[in-house]
Amino acid sequence: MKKLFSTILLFFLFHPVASSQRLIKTINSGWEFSLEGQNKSKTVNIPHTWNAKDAFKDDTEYFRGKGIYQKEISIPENWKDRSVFIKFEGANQETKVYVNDQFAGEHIGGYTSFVIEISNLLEFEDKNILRIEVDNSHNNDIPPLEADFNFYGGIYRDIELVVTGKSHFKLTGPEAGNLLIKTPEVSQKIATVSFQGEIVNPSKELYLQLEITDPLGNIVFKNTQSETSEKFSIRTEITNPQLWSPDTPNLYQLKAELIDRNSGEIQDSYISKFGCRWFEANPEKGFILNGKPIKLIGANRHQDFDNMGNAVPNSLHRKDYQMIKDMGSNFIRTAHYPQDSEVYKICDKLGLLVWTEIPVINDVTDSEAYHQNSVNMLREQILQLQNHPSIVFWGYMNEIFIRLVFTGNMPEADKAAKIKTSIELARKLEAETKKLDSSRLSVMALHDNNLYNTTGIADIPDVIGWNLYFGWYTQGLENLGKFLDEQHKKYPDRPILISEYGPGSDSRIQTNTPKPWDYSEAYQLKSHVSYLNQVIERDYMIGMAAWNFADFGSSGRQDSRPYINQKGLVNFDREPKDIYYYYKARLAKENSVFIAGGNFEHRFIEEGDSVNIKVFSSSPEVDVIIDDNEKLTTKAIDHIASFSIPLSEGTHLIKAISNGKEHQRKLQINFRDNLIERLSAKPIQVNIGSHSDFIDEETGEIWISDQEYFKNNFGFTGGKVYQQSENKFQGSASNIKLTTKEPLYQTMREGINKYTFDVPKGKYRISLLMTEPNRKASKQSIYNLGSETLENTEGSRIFDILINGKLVESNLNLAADYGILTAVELNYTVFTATGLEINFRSISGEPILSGIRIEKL
Ligand code: GCB
Repeated sequence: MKKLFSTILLFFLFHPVASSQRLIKTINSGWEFSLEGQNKSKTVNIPHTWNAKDAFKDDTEYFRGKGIYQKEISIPENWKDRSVFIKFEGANQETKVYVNDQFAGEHIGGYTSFVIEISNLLEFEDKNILRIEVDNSHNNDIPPLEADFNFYGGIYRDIELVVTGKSHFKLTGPEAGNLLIKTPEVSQKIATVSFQGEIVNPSKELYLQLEITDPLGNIVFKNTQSETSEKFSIRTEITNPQLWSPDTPNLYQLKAELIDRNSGEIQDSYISKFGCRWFEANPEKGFILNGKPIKLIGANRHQDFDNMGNAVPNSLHRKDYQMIKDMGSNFIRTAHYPQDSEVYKICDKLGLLVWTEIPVINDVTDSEAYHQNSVNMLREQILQLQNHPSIVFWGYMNEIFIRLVFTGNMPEADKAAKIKTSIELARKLEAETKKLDSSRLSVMALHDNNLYNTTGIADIPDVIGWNLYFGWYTQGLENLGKFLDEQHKKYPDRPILISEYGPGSDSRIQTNTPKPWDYSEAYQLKSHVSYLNQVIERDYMIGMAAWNFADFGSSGRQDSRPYINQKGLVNFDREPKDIYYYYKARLAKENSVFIAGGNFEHRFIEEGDSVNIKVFSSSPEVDVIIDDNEKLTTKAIDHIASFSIPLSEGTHLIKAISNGKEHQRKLQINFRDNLIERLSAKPIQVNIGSHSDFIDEETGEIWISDQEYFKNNFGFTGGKVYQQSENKFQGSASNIKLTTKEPLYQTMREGINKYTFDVPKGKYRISLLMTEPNRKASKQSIYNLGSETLENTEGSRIFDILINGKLVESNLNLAADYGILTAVELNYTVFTATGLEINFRSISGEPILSGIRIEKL
């Protein structure tokens, strides 16, 4: 190791004592909290958001306004000689800090850290009142303006007191206390390390001591600089550096101390990890890390969690990234904003390459303030996170033309102005990125539209990420490869990756015949397999990031779970969906085998049909043993071994074995033909208008896929599967009020004539489930795709219902009687000598039915 210092070296003339080292302590607990305009206050702990619940409620807008936090803290007498700061890891989105009623400082932006000095406002040896006002109101000058996620308000990340000596490393400013470690040149043989920072109150009485330790904790560099001045910049070299990569996440550590030469007291100290690696994005060969190609495969990740909103503890951040690593990823995009500082630490440690970005999303305001706030966010992101070797991409825009494209009647002049201001901002952000850090790649994410190419905005960053939803928002999974090849051919110098892809899914929806927009886990699997294949076979593709690691909150969403974007590989509470295990089998180094269908253990088949079983396996061959008896072997294609097995009615134990790993599941097989016979033991529930089974997780009821009537059985006559719009295969993508069985109500048969059950003589209870699906689309949602010209049909759908010829409902008008998109359940008790025939007789419009249950009494 070579030292490049011209300064005098002091070899431990003084032995520093630890008495006044930097003190960092959280002040998370016990805040009095109230919302502006509401008289109630309550005690809360930070991390905290006031939107954890209300962003998920029917008929209420989540509260976007001001929250006020107040707390008393005692400040000891001996802090008089020290400097005191408050550090916020993140508060959304405008924050003002007051100490003893005096203004201390403010910050704009919800996703980066900031530090405010409060030394001069404190009463020592006394109580002090901290008041923090946080406002998450919409503000046209602050990104994000709009997006498909919740802008939860509050102090949702840790808040700390930091106490240093009067001389200290700079804590305020966009770096929020970070001192910059760069590795401008790295090779197998040598890594140059530079370290820069600022000292507040430098003095001749101080010296600066540095120490770098290698991944094993050996000191590889130690140096003492005899004097301090305001700015310092130090360079050294590490020979034969232990490189950082996903497989070898080697981390070095730098420790810097400011020491008083007379007393030996440490006035301030700073510690940070860093790593040595080099990389490039090559438009032909893809991503190259430390000289070797590596396909980036992983996911995007939002920071919120079921019931908590964005106020999640570090342990949950850590758990997420461990799960992401365990599924075999090497890549993560912290969409759509910088996440908790803990996140980048864990990515360094686990070996995950990171794309981090600022929340300039969907739209740009053509104002000086908006531009400036965006630039500030970008500066804060880069200066605060620069030491993390995991970060390789700095992102600064997501689908910036989508609002413009989807606003139907925007005048051409306004469109041109939007494009102009967006391009200007992109240029500023690009220039600022390169000014602050030329060692990483700049990137932006685009939606599927040629405007990004024709306007030239896509030529601004180093790398382009495409958010591509073929087989979902755009038709045809197989069109992905064609699209990519065309882009590559047209823009051969542009490195590209897929920054988002994937359909929504709901573990309550199971089928063997998946279709786009059915929200089944099977369709999610089909889509991800296809994407993986099409990207992996193209060497020029840098990589891909699934949308999204986990389901997340989005108040504008109306999928099959209200207000939740369901494209996660795992549920909102992080319970894995099948697809998570698929990625694990396909990507992780560790061997694994998994029988798909965690929620598909009850199968309802025609007698004589085989049961489809899919096994995800890391190894090419899979054995399945049925009831510890019969063994079948099959080769896995794309890491899926598919079996089609004739099974008798009843319970069967299925064991899948591959390369020494085993997974088992009990399958309960029911023949549909026998359901009527078994009615006295078990009701029949049918998911009308759907090819999928709906598993009600609350009651355990399974609403089986619908069927056409045939003799001595049951089923519908007449009508068609309801479709909200052309490119959705079935159902209504709308929240249904007063139920938790949304998918059951969302799919339906329209124009149905009758539903028949060939039951024997007896007393039965019939339940009919229905909803009026048509609504006036108040605002066209860009996420629910296209051509929704929906009407409020109050009065236009009226029908009678007859059971075995007897009128049980006359002039039923769901819209008028119950309201649109509201769950309606009508129950009837009937005697029959033989058979049940439920007739739907139109008065006007087409009768509609979502579900039916028959119970023998
Ligand atoms: C996108 C957006 C992302 C959305 C996603 C979706 O392209 O970038 O914020 O959540 O699509 O699910 O529609």
